This record gives sequence, structure tokens and C-alpha cells, in this order.
Amino acid sequence: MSETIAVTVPDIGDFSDVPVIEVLVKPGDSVKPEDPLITLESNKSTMDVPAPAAGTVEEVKVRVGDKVAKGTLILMLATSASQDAGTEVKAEQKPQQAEPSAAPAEKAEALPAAPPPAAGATPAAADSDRGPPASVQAAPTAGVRATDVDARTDQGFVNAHASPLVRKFARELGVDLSRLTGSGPKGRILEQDVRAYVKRELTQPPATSPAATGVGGIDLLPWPKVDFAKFGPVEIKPLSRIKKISGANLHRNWVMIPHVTNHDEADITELEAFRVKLNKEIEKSGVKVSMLAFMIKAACTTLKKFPEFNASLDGDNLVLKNFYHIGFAADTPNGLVVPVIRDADKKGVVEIAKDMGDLAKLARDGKLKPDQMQGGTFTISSLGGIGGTYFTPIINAPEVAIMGVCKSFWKQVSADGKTSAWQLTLPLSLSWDHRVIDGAAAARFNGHFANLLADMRRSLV
Ligand code: CAO
Repeated sequence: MSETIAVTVPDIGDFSDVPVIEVLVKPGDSVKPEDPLITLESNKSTMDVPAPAAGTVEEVKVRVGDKVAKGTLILMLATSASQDAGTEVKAEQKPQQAEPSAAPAEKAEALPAAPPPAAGATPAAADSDRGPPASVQAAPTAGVRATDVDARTDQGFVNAHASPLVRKFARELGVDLSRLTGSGPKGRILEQDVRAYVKRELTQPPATSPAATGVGGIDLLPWPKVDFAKFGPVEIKPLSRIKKISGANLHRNWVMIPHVTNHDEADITELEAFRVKLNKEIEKSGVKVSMLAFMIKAACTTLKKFPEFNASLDGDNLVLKNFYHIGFAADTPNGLVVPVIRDADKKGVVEIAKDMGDLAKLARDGKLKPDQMQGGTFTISSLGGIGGTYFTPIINAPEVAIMGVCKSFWKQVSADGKTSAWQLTLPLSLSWDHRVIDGAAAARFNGHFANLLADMRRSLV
């Protein structure tokens, strides 16, 4: 028996006003379960919202540029009893309408106001006698996939963290978005930033010399434009969506935060022996504890001793956080992402290792949910599995410090200048925000962290 259902935006984490950047279906299209319907833009990735059931698209209720949230109506889907078996149908609920990008005359037909469907409601048989169209959330959040799309944007705009609407607005005014710093969440460029930029440009005399830019002005040369093809064959590869977004964030953080990096070393000879022993003991559990799990644990203890490292700047205030959500940089085929281990201080190393394995897999598969990358208070970036000795990690704003770790190496050390011993040494590189932290505190932080790794019993003291 055929039935028309309303497909709505599933639980996409703690987000509202998420722009639709692509509509992938049109009326008349046949879809299978899990076929992508629309693409949403979040902070670190794009998300496809997949079809919850097979059917034919009757009417699409959103357009590119519309802003949506959980429960927003996406489209009406004609399903058949055989097709929609196992999908979720709630006949008495009516979905929210998208916040349209267009002028009122162009707005999609309004539906009667009603609460959005509850997340995770259970499947129910479709009943065509029920009157108003049934509503079904698109597949649950686990089915929301990060993808690598939107290589269609203009080259000059590719690095800008702005919604399609803001891009359109900027294009109309001839504003180069790459010159703006966004005031929105995670540096997103908002319409008001474009307006403010235009106003500033119109009221300020053009800078003709370094002096004209004022004391704080940066008078940089334009980016060199080179026709590389003149020198040899080239290939154009658009940056992945994640690279564009993380690049804009990293650029802002590098430019706006006065970074300093302190390097140190930790003696992990005994800890490594313990780690190997522990992994043998828990072999059957399928969890493998890497050095990073111990570092996350040691970071929590160190952050408790040095609270200003577990903080964020808010104007003239320092927001000290009494929770310890530790991010770890994960290398994925599409670029760098930072999943967050919540309440790491309350977990043991095996649980941390398990969480890390699960999150790293989701990251590599492009399935991390936005809220799995949010709320971090401190980040560890480990290149230990890859190599190198020291590097300068960029702080993951609005955090104020990040620990970079490289591959451990054996080193001969002497405590008294006469005798010596071999020590497994872990190279540490702590980058910190000099507006919040001083060099002495950073050196102490590193020392404490290293001492914990040398002897984890110290975390009990
Ligand atoms: N020294 C020596 N060996 C180390 C080590 C270290 N500091 N850290 C990890 N290793 C070893 C592990 O023990 C493992 O060895 P075995 O296979 O023999 O057990 C191997 O290296 C691989 O470890 P891993 O990388 O799978 O595990 P991890 O927990 O250390 O890291 C993750 C997990 C997700 C952080 C990692 O896979 C990753 O993506 N790292 C890259 C992070 C990154 O790109 N940082 C840079 C950001 S700035 O651009």
C-alpha cells in the first residue's frame, strides 16, 4: 500500500540554523534507503541526510541556502508498503518548516505549526486513514555521513568559512571573503561581517603605503599569482571540504593566537613495558592501548594542577572549565579532524583507548557527528605512530594549549655524569597561548606531564 511520508532532518547534534548547501533530488526521483537527499554544512564537515526509505520524491521543501535544524521538513516521499518496511512513521506529528533563504513570495508553502517529530521514535505501520501526512525523520544520525563535496565554489572563496547565502551576498557586493575574519561560531563569516567590511572599506582612505596602514595594520604583498603550467605539467586537485574548513580555522588560530612552543622529553621506559604487559592481559577484549591513552590520562591530571591550561579566553575573562574533554588530532583520508573524548578524567586507559578507537574509525569513515568534535578543553596531537622528533602544533581555539607528541626513541642518559642507562624517550611539544599562559607555567606543565608518564603512580599523589 502506498503512502506519502514527510521526511525531516534527523538529530544532527546541538545545531540549529544549519545551511543546506546542496539539494540532491527533485520531484519524480526514485530513491533507495540511504540515498543522500540533501547536504548540510557543519563546522568541520558536510553531512548528507539520507533517505529513510525507498520511494518517489513528490515534493522538495528545502532549497540551497535554507537553514534547517532537527525536525525541519525536507521533502514528501511516496513510499509503498513493501518499500518502507522498517522505517519510522509518526502520523500525528507534523514537521518544522525550513527557514527559507528566499524572499517571502518565493517561500515554500507553510505547514501548520506543530512540534517536530521526536528523535528515535520507533517504526510503525503506515495507515493512510490517519489524515495528515505521516512524518518520518531521515535515517538517524548514525546515517549522516561527512562527505567531500562543494568543490563547485569560486576559487577565491574556497577557503572562506561562510554559508552559500553569505557567499552570494559577498559576490553581489564584490567582497573577497578571504579578506574577512568571521565573528560567527568557529570563525564563520556572517552577513553582518560582510556589511561591516564594506562599511569599513567605504569609510577608510585606501592604504597607499606601509605608514598609511597605521601601527597595527598589516601591509602584506598580494599572494603571488603564478602560472605554474609555464614551468611544467600540473594537475588541479580541489581541497577537500574538511581541509577547507580546518584550513580556515588553523589560519585564524595561527594569526590570532600568540603561540609559543616548549619542548621537553618524558622517560616512558617503564610505562611502555607496562603498556605491552597490559595489552597482553586484555588481548581478548579487542582493545589495544596505545601510548596516547596514557597521555590523555596524564593530561587530565596535569590540567587539574594547572587549571589555566584547561580554559578559554572570553574578552577580559578566563573561563576555567571543571570538566576534562580531551581532543585528539586524527589523520583521515579527507584531512585532519579532532574527535573529543568526554570526561576523560573519569575513565581508565582501557576505556579511553576504546573510545579513541571508535572515534578514530568514525573519523576515517567520515561519520563523525558534529557533537563528537565539540566541547574539547585541551588537545593532544600525536605523530608517534608516524615519526619525527618535535613540531609546533597549532592551538585548537578556543582552547589555550595543545600537546604535540612524536615518536619515542632510545637515548643514553646519565644522572651523575659517570654512569649511564638507556631510556625510552617521548618527545613533547606543548604550544600555548601567551595571552593566558607564561613560559614558566608551560615549563612546569611539561615537567609535571613528563613526571606522570615516567611514573603514573604520581597521579595518585
Ligand atoms: N612512539 C612510538 N610508537 C608509537 C607512539 C609513540 N609516541 N605512538 C604510537 N606508537 C605506535 C603504536 O604503539 C602503534 O604501534 P603497534 O602497531 O606496533 O602497536 C603504532 O605506532 C600506530 O599507532 P596509532 O597511530 O594507530 O595509534 P595512536 O593511538 O598512537 O594514534 C591516532 C591514534 C588516531 C591519533 C593516529 O592514528 C593519528 O591519526 N595520528 C595522526 C595525528 C595527526 O595527524 N597529528 C598532526 C596534527 S597537526 O597537523
